[in-house]
Amino acid sequence: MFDIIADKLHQAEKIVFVTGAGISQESGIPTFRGKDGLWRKYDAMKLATIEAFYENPKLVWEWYEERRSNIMVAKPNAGHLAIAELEKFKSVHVLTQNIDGLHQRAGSTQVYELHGSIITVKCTECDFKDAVRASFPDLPPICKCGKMLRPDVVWFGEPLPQNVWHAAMQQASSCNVMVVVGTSLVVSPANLLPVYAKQNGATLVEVNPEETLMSADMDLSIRSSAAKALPNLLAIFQR
Ligand code: BJW
Ligand code: ZN
Repeated sequence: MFDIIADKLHQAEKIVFVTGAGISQESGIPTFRGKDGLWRKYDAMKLATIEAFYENPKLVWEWYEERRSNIMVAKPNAGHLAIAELEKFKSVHVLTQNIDGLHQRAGSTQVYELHGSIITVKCTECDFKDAVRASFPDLPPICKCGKMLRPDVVWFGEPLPQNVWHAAMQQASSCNVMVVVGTSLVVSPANLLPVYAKQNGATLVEVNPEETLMSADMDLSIRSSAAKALPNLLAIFQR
């Protein structure tokens, strides 16, 4: 299996990775769904919509501040590092649903953050956007314009950043191999990316210990964790 995928990577002109929460699980960042997933403890609709935010901004901010402090001490794992290393040999683009910045910290340079970033904040009213440098003394933090700041992430019912989404669709539609890592593929429109790749005749590979909604559409599947599978794949690719 690893040999076949390594061959496909060798032959490919463009490789695209689509990643989700599962790739950061071995960095100590919980996934959303599944047995230890965040949505088991919290109600998504109470935390990840603009309505929930306006209803209880302090609660939503506390949740994001807790997650941000966890993410800031987390380190990229062997899965993130293997993807970054592959860039030394091939054209590699990473389309990630994650907001944790770990692909960039691992060294990947072509990263498209489909659902935004926990490292930046934006104003609910004006165009202000900035990196978070320290924890906020009061929650919710307030913009210079007087309105509330919010995490720069994409909540349910919100459009993805259009420039990022268009670029991601273009990469998906023009790749030869797409490796889908650590995502349940239940959230749209990110779950369309493998469909675009397939339409272009790309080989679809899944790296996930569990089956997903689109497992049947994959050409090859590795039922293993990202931090185990991806370094193995890289080692075989480099042989
Ligand atoms: C491992 C592993 C290991 C574990 N190694 N693998 C009905 C009502 C309302 C909306 C909708 C609806 N039906 C459809 C919608 C649309 C909605 C949607 O898709 N909802 C579904 C839940 C049904 N989508 C949207 O609303 C999107 N926007 C949109 O459609 O806009 C349209 C629009 C256009 C124009 C104007 C206005 C609107 C936006 C979606 C935003 C998603 N946001 C979140 C929160 C981001 C911020 C934050 O982090 O707090 O994004 S939700 C959450 O899910 C997060 C993730 O990025 C996303 C995907 O989750 P992911 O990454 O797949 O994680 P899991 O936990 O699901 O899966 C982990 C996987 O890893 C599992 O398979 C494990 O097996 C595996 N794994 N360990 C490898 N070690
Ligand atoms: Zn403002």
